[in-house]
This record gives sequence, structure tokens and C-alpha cells, in this order.
Amino acid sequence: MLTRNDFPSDFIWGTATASYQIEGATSADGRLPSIWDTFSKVPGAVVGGHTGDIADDHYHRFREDVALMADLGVDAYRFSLAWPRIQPSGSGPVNQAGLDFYRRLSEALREKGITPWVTLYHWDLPQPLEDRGGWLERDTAYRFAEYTAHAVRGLGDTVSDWITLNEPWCSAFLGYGSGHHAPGRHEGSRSAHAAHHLLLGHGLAMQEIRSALPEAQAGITLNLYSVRPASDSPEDADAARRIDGLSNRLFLDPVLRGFYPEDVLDDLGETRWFAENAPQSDLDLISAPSDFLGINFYSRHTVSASAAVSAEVSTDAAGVAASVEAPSAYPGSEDVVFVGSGAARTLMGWEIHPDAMLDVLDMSHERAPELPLYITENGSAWEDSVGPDGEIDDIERTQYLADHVQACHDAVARGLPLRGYFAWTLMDNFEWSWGYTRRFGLVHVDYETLERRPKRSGLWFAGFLGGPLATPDGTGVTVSQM
Ligand code: IFM
Repeated sequence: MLTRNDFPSDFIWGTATASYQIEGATSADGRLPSIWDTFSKVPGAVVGGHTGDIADDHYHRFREDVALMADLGVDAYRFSLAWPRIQPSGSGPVNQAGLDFYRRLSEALREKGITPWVTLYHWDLPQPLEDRGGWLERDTAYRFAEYTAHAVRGLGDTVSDWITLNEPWCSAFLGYGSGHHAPGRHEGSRSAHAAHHLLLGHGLAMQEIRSALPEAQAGITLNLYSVRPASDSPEDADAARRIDGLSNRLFLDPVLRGFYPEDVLDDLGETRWFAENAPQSDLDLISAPSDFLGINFYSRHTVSASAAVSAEVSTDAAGVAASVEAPSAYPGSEDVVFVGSGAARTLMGWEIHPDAMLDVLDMSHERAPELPLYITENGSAWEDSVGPDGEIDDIERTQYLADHVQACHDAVARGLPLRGYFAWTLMDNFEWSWGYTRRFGLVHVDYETLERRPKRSGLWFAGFLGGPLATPDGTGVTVSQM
């Protein structure tokens, strides 16, 4: 069985979460509403009308959660700062109480030997900024830089690993395109303007981090997909080019190469807007050297230009059936069909392709051969059930985790500069428009009592890492025992 000893000794193993998904305490200590507080209260926006008001109450239980991570044996914990705790109105003065919470968390982690990895933006934009146009406005990028300056000055002595944005594709195209995520707008190809402003925000935030913390490690996290055509036809090849363009190249190329892919801007019908509003000086900022690229990897897309294959319809990156009548998250490419390849799927409907993790590592590595890469999220949702003995025997999640850890091993063996892996997610939490109906955690959360309990997958990870929760022989639960 593979263990962490089969990896380089400095390979980082962690778990990841995000503020709105776990913290609760949405009005504590000066926090004001974010776009997710607003959106989750719109009837029909989130399954079951669920909100993040309580979530896992991590805000009050973080010490227990840090102890759990120490029991798993992780090296690092990736969490996000809630902008509306630190700068509640999205501009103006800092809220010291908000910063203090993250200082307490970071120090508690360090006491246990766990390195904090901080994401500055994991989707909880202060509502007042959305009221002024949100990410469709260039000014929001400057507000993000201002908030970053507060965060890095306030926490830079205890946090040295920083991620600017989490998955700007989702913020732009689910937030302003399909509207499946907050703020729930349907702006068609204008959602690409949000993508540019997010990336500009990344570039400006990198500047703030560099100037306040020259020793810090910093980069961005993108959600990348392996994209394949459903057939050898030129039409399907073009469908794959389009979806790869919108999902991957629209973000990888500006960040790693300093340009936007022309074909994607053409598909969007936004070439002129970008020519007028995304000057080279923006691209210089966006492509300024990073210390790493974070990649969130979940699945592979198989796509077709032909609706004739839609009987096998699959789900897109939001976990939304690609056939549902809703504005598309792929503006300009609405006609492309996401088809099933026959592979097994998680409860999100996402196909399981561990090998495709190497595709996304390759596409990043090709563009920046020297750049260290991290898998900053990877995980799966399943229908968990608690057994009579209280155990959560999540065989599928354990297998998914083991198979993706194996893919990391294959990547390292192939010489790819993969330096770490963060499992999504530490514990069950608010899965955006799916509310609490999709569980990704290595640790189960009872939403009535908020009791946490490691699942089999968590015990497997502890065994792999040699953490205190590993079984007495130090091997943990092996997949073959299942
Ligand atoms: O829960 C999300 C996370 O917030 C961002 N990446 C994908 C996860 C699973 O959908």
C-alpha cells in the first residue's frame, strides 16, 4: 500500500475548506453580508433553502477542527478568509475582530505543527461591492487589492502561503453567466468581463503580497478540466477546443503566458471588449511571476457538437445537467453537449478519471516548466450513511481518494513538479447551490448536533499519513480491506 513515505519528504499533504462553507456566525464580530448571504436567501437559489448561517459553526469550534486535522496527520490546512469579516463593506477600514479570528486559527494550527495556507477570495464578495456592479466592474479588482493589503499586513507574520483567488472560472461563469452561484446574474458573454477583472484582481493582489511580504509564497488556484471530444469528427474537436478554451486556456494563458487566447475571445464575441479594456499593462500584472499554481481537479469533460448524443447527457462543472434549460456557463458555446463516457460518477454527476489529473498537470507544466504545482482541491460527494455503530463507511470516497493519491504518485514519478495535495474537504459543509445535500468531507458532520466524526476515508488518509488516527499497526484502513 502506498504511504506518504513513497513521496518526496517535502511533499505537502493537507485538507482544504472555504469560509462561507464552514464558518457560520455570519453576523458575529462586525461581519456584514456577502453575496452568498444574499443569494442563499433567494427562494429557489439553493436546494432546500439552505444557507451558511450556521454551517459547521467552525467560527466557534475551530479548535476542535484543528485537533481533528492534527489527528489526521496533515502538514497543511488551506482555508479562506471571509472578506466581509476583514473589511465588511468591501472598502474602507479593517475590522480588527475579523482579523483576530484568523490569527487565532492560524496560531492554533501552528501550535499543532500545521502550516496555514490562506485563500484570500473563495467567493464571498462583500454585498456592497456587488451593489456597485460586482466583478463586472473594474473597480472591484482595486477593492480586492486594498483588502489583500489589509489581510497580508494583519496576518503576514503568521501566514506565509497565500492564494489570491479560488476558481475564478466559477466566480465569473457560474456567478454572472449561468447564475447558479452568487450573485446569480445572467449576463451572457459579459461574464468574461468578470473573468478579466478577477484576474486583474489577482495581479494587483500579488503586487500587495510581494510588497508587504517579500518572503511569502503566493499564487492563484484554477479549476482545470481535461476535455476530450466525443468522437473523431472535426465538429466534436471544435467543441472540445471551445470548452477547453473557456474552462482552461482563458485562465492559464493570461496567468502563465501573459495573453488571452484569441479563439476564445472570438467564441465569446468579446474580442473588441478585451482589446479596449484589457491592455498589455493588465496582462503584465496578471502574468507577473507566481511561486506556484494551485489546481483544483475533479473530473474530465467529454463534449460533442451534436445534440444527437444528448441521451447520454452528463453534468457540467457546476454539477448541473447540461440539458437543463438555464443560461449557460459557457457563453457563446451553448450548443456544446456534455456527454457521458460511461465512467462511474460521483453524486455530483462528475465522472471519475484519476488519470486525467495528469492531463491538467501537463497543460500547466507545458506553459510554465519551472513552476511548482499543487493540487489545492480534489474530492468527491457521495450519499453517506451513518451505520448503527456510528461509523461512516464511505467506501467510494476512500477509493476515490486512494486513486487520486496514486495519480499524484504517477505525476511525481513522471517528473512533474507536483509539490502537494489538499483533499477537499476536511468536513461536510455547505456545498453552494446544493446546500447541505452534497457531502464531500473526510469527517462527517451531523447538522443537528454539529458533532464531527471521521469517516473511513478520513481514517484511510490518517493511515496514509501516519497520523494519530491511523490503526495501531500504523497502516490505517487499506482500500483492499473494503
Ligand atoms: O465545494 C467546492 C469548493 O468550494 C470549490 N471547488 C469545488 C468544491 C466542490 O464542488
